[in-house]
Amino acid sequence: VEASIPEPQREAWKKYAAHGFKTKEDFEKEVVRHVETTLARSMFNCDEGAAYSAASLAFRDRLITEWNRTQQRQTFSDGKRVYYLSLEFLMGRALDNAMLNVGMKDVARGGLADLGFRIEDIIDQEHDAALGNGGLGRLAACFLDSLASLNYPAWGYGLRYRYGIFKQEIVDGYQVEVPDYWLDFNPWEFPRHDVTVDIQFYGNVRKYQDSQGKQQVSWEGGEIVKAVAFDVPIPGFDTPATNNLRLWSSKAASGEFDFQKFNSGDYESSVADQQRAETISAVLYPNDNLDRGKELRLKQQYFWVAASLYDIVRRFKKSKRAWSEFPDQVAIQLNDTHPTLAVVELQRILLDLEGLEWDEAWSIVSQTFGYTNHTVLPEALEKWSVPLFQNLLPRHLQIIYEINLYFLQTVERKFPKERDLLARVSIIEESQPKMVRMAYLAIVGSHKVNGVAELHSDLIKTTIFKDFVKIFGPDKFTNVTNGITPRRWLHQANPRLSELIASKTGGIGFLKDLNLLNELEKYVDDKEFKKEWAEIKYANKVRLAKHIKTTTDVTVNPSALFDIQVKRIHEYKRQQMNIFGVIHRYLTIKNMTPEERKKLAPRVSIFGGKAAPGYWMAKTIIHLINNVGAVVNKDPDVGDLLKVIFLEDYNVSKAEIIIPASDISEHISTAGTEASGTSNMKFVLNGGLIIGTCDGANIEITREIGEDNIFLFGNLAEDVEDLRHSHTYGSHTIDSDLAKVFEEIKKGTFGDAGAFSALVGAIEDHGDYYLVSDDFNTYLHTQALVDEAYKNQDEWISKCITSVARMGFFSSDRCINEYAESIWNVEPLAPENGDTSGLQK
Ligand code: OAK
Repeated sequence: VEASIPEPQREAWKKYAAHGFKTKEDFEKEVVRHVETTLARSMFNCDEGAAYSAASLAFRDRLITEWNRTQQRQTFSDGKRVYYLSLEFLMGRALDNAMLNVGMKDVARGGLADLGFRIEDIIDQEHDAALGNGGLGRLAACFLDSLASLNYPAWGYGLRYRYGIFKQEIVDGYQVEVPDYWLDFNPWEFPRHDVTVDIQFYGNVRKYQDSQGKQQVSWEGGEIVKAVAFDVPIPGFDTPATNNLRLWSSKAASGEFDFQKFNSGDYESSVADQQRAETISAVLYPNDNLDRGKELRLKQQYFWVAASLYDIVRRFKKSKRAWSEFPDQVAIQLNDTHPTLAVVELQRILLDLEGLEWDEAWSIVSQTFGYTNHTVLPEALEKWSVPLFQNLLPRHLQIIYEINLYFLQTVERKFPKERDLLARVSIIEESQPKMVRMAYLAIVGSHKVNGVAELHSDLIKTTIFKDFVKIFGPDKFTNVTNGITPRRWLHQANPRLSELIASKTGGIGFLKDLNLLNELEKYVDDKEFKKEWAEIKYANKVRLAKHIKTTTDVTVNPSALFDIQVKRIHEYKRQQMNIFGVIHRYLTIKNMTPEERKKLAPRVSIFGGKAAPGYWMAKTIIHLINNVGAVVNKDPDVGDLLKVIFLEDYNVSKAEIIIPASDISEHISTAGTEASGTSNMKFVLNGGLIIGTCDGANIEITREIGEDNIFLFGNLAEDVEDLRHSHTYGSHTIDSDLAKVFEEIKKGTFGDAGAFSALVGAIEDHGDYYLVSDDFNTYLHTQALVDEAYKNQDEWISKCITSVARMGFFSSDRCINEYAESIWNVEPLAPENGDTSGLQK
């Protein structure tokens, strides 16, 4: 309140309040000003990098004025806010997105042209914000876009990693990781050096009686690290609403140096202390769907969660409401179990710092949180060793034990005869050492638990969380099928298709109400429309072919069928099955007569994706793909009939080039392992068909677009357990076509066979856990159906149009509205009429 300007002086403020540019001339003026003052350059010294910086700063200035108004509006309205806690936000580039969301891309294009630049070159200067691994992180980014676009009062909270996901280079066919230092110049963040929180680690817990004789607990000693807030504005599409993503950066608490050590001559160790503090937010752990239980990761989690909760509680306390109203003001969503410590931290704040009784505090806590599960893979379910926990967060461990005690007591009362149940559902696993099961803690501490696609939500209820459904009843468990933002994944990535759709659906309204795509069904047989559709797909393939040429030096024919699998490399996603299929195709071509070859549909098999640095099998898959490419791409017998490409460093900005160029994309996980998948939705929305298994959101995509428009194959989730059992205890024979592929690998056709023996061995000798051999035959068969279908271009295009027309369900707007209604109980806060400052459409 003290920082607020007194009434008489506010007139001057209002008079000079910042407004974003509105015209092309204003924009140019802003760009030149930033080049000449902020960047201290001139027209004689302005390269594309400087132009990017200045254009971004001009947009940033615009966003931050709207950001301020949005935050003021939300504070005055005093309603409920959503807080989305995610350890990953895979944002990609911001400039193009900001230009499109505020409706100023054409203005910027003209302005930049006047100043001597092509807008595409300027957009291309930006380094991706890659603070995530894959699906979970990109989903968080799509959610932020939808939350802002739908005017929900919502904040994201995350960590400001100095190094995002590594950059992948391919050297001699092997993946090499290069650090991603992305903060050299980042115009999209606002450092808030005044918004800091001291975060405590280690130390001891002391119990004592206060002067009224009440039992008190205090967590004392240990070390303190400072959290500094960095705010990233999140513009909504076609609304002035601009939300906030707050990222925390770690810093030594005692200023620059520990002066005592410094003065006593221990300069090195005082610098080392500072570096140790900064290490907390230094690097994103590069594992997707895998938990490694490292202490630094637990430190990251607590650091981020404690800073975020302090911030949320501080905001709530300003309203001077009773604590019992906390859940009416605050909804916190846990993006997987990574932020689960928030449950414990809020209980600690209410109990130890605010003096509430246990039951009252716990009731507030458990009404506040919702938990989203993103995987059933056992190796991804987080567990922390109790001794590690005890050392780092002694008070939190005590609280967890108490939560567990009360929880197990209610279970015992409800199911007195079920002896094993208590051990099964205990938050503490009685292993050596004991472990804290974070998913169980998240379930007990939340009022709703959701999966991310129908099959996945059913699976968690019947497998990993079965006992909890029995304890809490089925209503606590729900499904919210994932979605994607059509702004980035259609309008931004595929501007020509977006324009064509707009011309037939009455403008760009479909970008806010994706069900309007339905209108396209009318044009399924419209010759002119189909021609334009095909031209756009071809142009997108030409664009990708150019990218392939510049990055790999391989020439691909844009008329060939582009078959794409881009996602993190993981055995469960089965890129190995894809490359074995490619080898099979290669062998088939080699055995064909020239006449037979003429009848074959030419294909380009495109792969992309990162392997976790410690995931040896995934790296072997990358190696095999590259070696197969090296052989196939130079084989004169093959020519254009088959090319095999591995695209280096798959990330969000490359996805925007790759996805619009696909004819078919592969989503071929072992049934029951891919929770949802979201790139499947992106590919279909861009007019590509998919080949996939009955897994994750593929099932709902099929329901929406119709089974004639998707190439499904493979065993079902319900059969997986029995198949695995039969591999181990029955006789396991390898599919005959797959056996031929293995023979060829063993012959050394694709380089030293020894390099791939583990990959082959996992299937031949070690139980084929991911059922590659079981599904291989129907996979090849279905790929042959794809070849056939592609020959009839007219029908193929009809399928694509029909599919796009039926994709409305997969907008992340639908998804966010479902969360808002069934989990968060929040309403949008629309800007007042006329409060659309500067928005041009
Ligand atoms: C990452 C780390 C730990 C646990 C899960 C993940 C993850 O990325 N899961 C993915 O989440 C996506 C968004 O819900 C889903 O579409 C993917 O199927 C799932 O693997």
